[in-house]
Amino acid sequence: MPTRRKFLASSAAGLAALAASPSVKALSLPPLPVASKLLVISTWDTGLSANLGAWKVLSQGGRALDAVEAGVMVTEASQNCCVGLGGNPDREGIVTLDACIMDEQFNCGSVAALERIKHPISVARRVMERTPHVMLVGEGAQQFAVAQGFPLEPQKLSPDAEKAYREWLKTSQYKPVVNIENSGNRKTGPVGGANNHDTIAMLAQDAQGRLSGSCTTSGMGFKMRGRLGDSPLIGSGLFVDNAVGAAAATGQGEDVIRIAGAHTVVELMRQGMSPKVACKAAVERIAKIKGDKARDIQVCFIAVNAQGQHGAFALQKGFTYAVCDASNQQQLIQADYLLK
Ligand code: SD4
Repeated sequence: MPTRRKFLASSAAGLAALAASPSVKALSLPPLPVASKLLVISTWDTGLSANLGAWKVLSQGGRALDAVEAGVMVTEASQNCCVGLGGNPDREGIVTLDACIMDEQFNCGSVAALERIKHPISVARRVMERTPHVMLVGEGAQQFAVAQGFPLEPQKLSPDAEKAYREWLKTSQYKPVVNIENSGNRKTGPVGGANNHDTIAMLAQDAQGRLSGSCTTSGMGFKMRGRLGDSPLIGSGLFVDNAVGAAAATGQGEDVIRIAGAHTVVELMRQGMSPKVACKAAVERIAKIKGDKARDIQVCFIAVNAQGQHGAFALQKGFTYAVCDASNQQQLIQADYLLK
């Protein structure tokens, strides 16, 4: 039997190889004592390492809620990606973070425009569990986080974000760039190499069939100060109804909000659509609203139904999502898309 250390090491090597390729690939993981329903899916290539964090919880009989928190914390803590404090700042040069979490009983919590806190997803969970509210924003969210014992991190941009911000200041143009997070590397992006979308959304089902979801982001780089996207909004960036399924979004938040995206996907599954077809129908709704401007944006949905089937759909080419399921496969899947 492989030791856990070896398992993690071999997984990390495999993940690096997987992340290098954009096509559908599978990586065999060592067998784990799993029940048939276990599943975790998450957005973009960074979902691969995040899924391992969630899988560790699920495979030990843990709760989906704990899994989706632990999973995206991996990404929030990563230096190699723009989710969390390493993300691009707003146009004033300040990183502001949004996150939300939802469990199988409609319990939910959210924080928005939170500054200097490393794990906004955990603060969102505390809002859910320790306050009578669903959402805290800005200064109040930070005050709550500190009162809950979360350390206040220095107000400092990462070297990559600093560079990208300085470059952006030369023109101060705000133009979302389709799929730029997919490069996984700020250096290959536009405006001096800035990633412009910086989100991970994750959905999981545990051995007892409980569904939960999480979403965390630094939001659109160089956004207006005070701007919120879909990611902290229950019903837009994330929605879970355990009897039906769960869905989450990434991409241009303003357009996901317009159709209450994640809730729409869940309602379409309630009407009998498969996860992929429901995601597609939501994307089509946005494309219809946007008309000629649809090509300027990217929106993507992932979904899981109560039976443990999963699917995704994007407006444009280039959206990947990572899946880890009870067959012990870790996969990176290129999602189907509308604008061909
Ligand atoms: C937002 N939906 O703030 C987020 C951005 C995103 O990958 O998903 N980036 O609008």
